[in-house]
Amino acid sequence: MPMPQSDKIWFNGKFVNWDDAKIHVLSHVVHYGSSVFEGLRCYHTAQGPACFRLRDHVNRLYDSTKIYRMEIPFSQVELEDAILETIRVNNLQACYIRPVVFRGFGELAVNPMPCPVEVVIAVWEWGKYLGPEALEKGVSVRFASWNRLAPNTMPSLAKVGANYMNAQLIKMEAIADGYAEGIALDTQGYVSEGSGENIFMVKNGQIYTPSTGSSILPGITRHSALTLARAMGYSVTTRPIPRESLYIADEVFFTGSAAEITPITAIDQIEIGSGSRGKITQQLQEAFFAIVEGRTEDKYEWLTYV
Ligand code: PPE
Repeated sequence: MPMPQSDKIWFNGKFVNWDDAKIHVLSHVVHYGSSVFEGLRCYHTAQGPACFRLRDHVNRLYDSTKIYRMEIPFSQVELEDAILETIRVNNLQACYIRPVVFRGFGELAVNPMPCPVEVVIAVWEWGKYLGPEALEKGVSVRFASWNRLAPNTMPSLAKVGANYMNAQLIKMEAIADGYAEGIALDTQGYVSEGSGENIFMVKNGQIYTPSTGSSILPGITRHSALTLARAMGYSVTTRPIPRESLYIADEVFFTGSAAEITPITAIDQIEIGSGSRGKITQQLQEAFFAIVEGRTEDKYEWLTYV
């Protein structure tokens, strides 16, 4: 199915038509995976469209470029404004936002420094990431045979295009076997994350999620879920999680900008808890959607109105 298109793409500071947003085939990024990116959602609210945690996503984009010695030729405020302007220009009430920074066309050799750093912002209407019923019914997943990135190889705190070659292996394997998603372990054998989501488990009323020591992307939705859970009075622990503790958990769920908060109801064909969406998962979903849809006080200042 072709993806939904919008009118304009922000390309190095100018708006171009969707079909004209093109790069040279010898751009560094095409050959060596040299891109960093973000993904966030803009939600429809009664007070108009609102971006969820815009500043935090743009901060993480800059962190990713710092790790890879890339200089973005725009300030953070300029990029935040550009994101809001891209939504306005395309006249969207709700959308997914994809800012991407990459090494463009210059010299073709591993050293990226001679290549220009280019910046693109695209927006489009994107439905539910793991299927239309996933938020309510949950998804069935498998453990991946691939590990997540070893810490001294590809830095997982950077959201980099090249990291998603590993994610693609995890995702394709899961889909080939009829699952919605795969969960990878880190190179120590502890639970890491999904191909595009962080993971949480609930056991005896307590919430656990892998720490940044388990080769995860430090998810902004993960941080939001941790914040909401603590405010509800739950104990939340970040620590190494053995694979088998997910099988015997009461609830397991994914978090991510695209996946939002998605229950996991089976892993490797083993039913998790009751085999349906868990109580705490549902409470967190309700608190999350009340904020992003502007139905309750935005007490953490997570929304930026377009
Ligand atoms: N881990 C990975 C590997 C990851 O890609 C994401 C986001 C997360 C965790 C959750 O991070 P956050 O969005 O800040 O809560 N994955 C993005 C890309 C999805 C895609 O298919 O592309 C996303 O959810 O936007």
